[in-house]
Amino acid sequence: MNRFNSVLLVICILLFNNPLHAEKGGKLKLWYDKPASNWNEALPVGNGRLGAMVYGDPANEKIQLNEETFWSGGPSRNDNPDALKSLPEVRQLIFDGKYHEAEKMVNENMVTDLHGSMYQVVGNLNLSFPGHENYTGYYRELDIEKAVFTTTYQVDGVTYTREVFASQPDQVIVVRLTADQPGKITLRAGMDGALQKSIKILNNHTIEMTGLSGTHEGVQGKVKFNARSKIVNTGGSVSTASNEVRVENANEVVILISIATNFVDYKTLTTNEAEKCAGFLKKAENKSYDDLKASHIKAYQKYFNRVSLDLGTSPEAKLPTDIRIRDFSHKHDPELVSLYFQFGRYLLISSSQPGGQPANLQGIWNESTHPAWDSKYTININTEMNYWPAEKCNLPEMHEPLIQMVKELSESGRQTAQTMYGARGWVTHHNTDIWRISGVVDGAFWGMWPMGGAWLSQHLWKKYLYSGDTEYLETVYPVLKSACLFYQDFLIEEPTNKWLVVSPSVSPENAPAGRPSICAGATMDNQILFDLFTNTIKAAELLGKDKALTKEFRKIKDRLPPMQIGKYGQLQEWMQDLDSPDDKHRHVSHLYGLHPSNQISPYSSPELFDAARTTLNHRGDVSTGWSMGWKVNFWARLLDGNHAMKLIKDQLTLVGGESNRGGGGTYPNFLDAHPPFQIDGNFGCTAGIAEMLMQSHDGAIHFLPALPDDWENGKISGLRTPGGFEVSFTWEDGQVQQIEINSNLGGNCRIRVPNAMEFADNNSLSPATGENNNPFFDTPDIKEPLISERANLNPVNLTPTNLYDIQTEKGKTYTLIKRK
Ligand code: FUC
Repeated sequence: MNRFNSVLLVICILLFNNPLHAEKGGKLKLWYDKPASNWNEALPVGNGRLGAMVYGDPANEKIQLNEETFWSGGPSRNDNPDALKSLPEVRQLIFDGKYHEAEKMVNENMVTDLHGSMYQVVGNLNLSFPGHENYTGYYRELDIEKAVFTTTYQVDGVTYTREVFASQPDQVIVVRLTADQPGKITLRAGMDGALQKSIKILNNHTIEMTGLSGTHEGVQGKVKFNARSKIVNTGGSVSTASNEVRVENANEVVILISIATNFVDYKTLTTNEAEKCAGFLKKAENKSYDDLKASHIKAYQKYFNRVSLDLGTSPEAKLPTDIRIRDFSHKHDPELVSLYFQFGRYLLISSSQPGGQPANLQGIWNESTHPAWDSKYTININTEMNYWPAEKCNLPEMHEPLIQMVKELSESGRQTAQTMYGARGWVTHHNTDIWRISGVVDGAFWGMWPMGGAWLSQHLWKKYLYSGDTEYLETVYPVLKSACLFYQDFLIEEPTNKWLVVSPSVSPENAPAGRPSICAGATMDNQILFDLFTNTIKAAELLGKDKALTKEFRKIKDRLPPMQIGKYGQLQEWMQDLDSPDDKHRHVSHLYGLHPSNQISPYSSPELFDAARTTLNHRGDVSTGWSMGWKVNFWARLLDGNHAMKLIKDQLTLVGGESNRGGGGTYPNFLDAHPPFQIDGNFGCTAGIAEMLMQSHDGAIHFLPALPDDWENGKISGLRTPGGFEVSFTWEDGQVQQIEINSNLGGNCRIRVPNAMEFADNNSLSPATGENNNPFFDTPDIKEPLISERANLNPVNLTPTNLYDIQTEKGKTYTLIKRK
């Protein structure tokens, strides 16, 4: 390179590559002034299939790698064939009040030694930069608007910059290293992994690592991975030695990371992982860095840009993200909440892409071979919670992997239904994994819950309500119907009231004082089945199917136990009045009817509404991360914005720093702390923030149902509702100023607004009359609750609202403004 070219290069690098010239932080950025010193400080990037945690350490960069199908074991099942003959006795023991004996029998005859496989780490790409131990001007960010990680720092007057992203269109993770002076990049690159089988250097400076997943509980590890990192230097020299690639004095280095496994689907492991891995790499290496980055950002923003949120600004926003989390409880920082909301959307786009696996307990980010709870799918709350933001926060495509998992569980769960219970249809219990196991996991106390599939099935129906797509409904109807068939065979009549109940079961992971958890007719089970039968009957009607069968389903639905209000005025968790006001258990399963379901309403069932509120007050606020995320949604549904805000503060409490007060919270990297890291808390709270601003489960689109005092002014765009409406709105002093509604399906759009509104073009709005005739907005025909004579109920004082009907046409947009 001649002198002129060198100077030109330096100018170009300075102009285009140096984010130090940009302002630190920004509305949609997580940023830090030091490298990550542990995993909970590292930052996640992902393309749904591949995940990486990036530390941003100047001298020793670590990029920890995951691939979503790398799980221990191989295709397997965990149905205990002895279950069937024990079933009648277990049921009798429960009805006789012999709970310990019943639990013992379940543990001996219904549980197996297989509790599911583990999601496992692939390994790391390690980059060492000699002489970079002493640096200045350190800056590290995750830009969630572009899904790009960047770090910069200076050593000996040279500014170094690293960028990392995980591309969905090109299926590789891309790392680029630059400096603002030519010839300054010298590094060694290597890979390692706890489950590594071989490592070598291929032609073209590519490190290849292979590995095999672990054997767990006697199930032999059969998932093979092939991971390659190709190092491409511009300028300087490159060499290889002891399984490392060494670059000296380059101007720029780009590293392409490709990983593939032999996984095809939950029954099949026949992909040639080496060919697949090489194929991704070959395609990506033909593209320039700029092209890779541009197509990555475009694919990501197609989803991300659909929703924007502004809750107000604050000077705090100038501080590093970990400091803002630390100070959140006592500083006004509404921008941290909007950042957290958008981070939840970032995480869902990055961990759950169409055609792939659903986000597990850690999404796709896991550094361990033995993660907490195996990082699998806990389907008695956690997996469902992961998907609460999907439809509402305009990421319906991200919901698809979950829908696919439910379809697969309906296949594997059919055998479980037959083998364990001699029933038709399909069933799963409280956990599953990539092999779609559907038997009892962990032991009777936690796992004897044959309701996981029934809860997951609600997602099939909800997706339809948002899209109105009957072709899609055709594809999931058999799954809904088959879920009902299971309970048609499995439900039994309880002796006292002759209700039809699920037995044996538990109210997830909780037990009445002094008793095992095992029971019959837990409130949550009844609520879930009420929804399952209601939705399946509706789906059958819409599709013109199974008239005689739905008649039977209706009879079953009518014989399910009603909700009951106990002696403390609480919603009963169990069929008998056994709750304790001192019970602080993290699961609040019986409030499933309040959220995510819509069986409890301040307008149509005030007693239940009050009972749910009493229950939640008894349970208290601070808990595990996901539990607090759920409580944000509960308080939003209870129309108490300030209490929901209190829960957001509890959730945004820094964990791992000096202010750790026990319980869950948020790590410096903004990931949820159960603790340990569990991603459901992020997703639950993201959904809860949306729920505070807009609800659509109770017969109308309700604007600002639970606005806290902290968010006086704001705006949000792009939220979705059932019936295919997309809404954007602004508010000032707690009053809605402007609403824009896009109608994708037409039909009546009923809205509930705290203040009076009118059409922007002066046509007056019609007050709502009668029932909302939009079929996607129906409210359930809930039975009257049974109320204990000892219960003292509190009044439900509702702030008056304005209810309007807008007859919309498909494809049109309607603008409303605050009435002058
Ligand atoms: C359930 C919860 C725990 C944890 C685990 C993954 O067992 O009760 O709190 O979230 O799932």
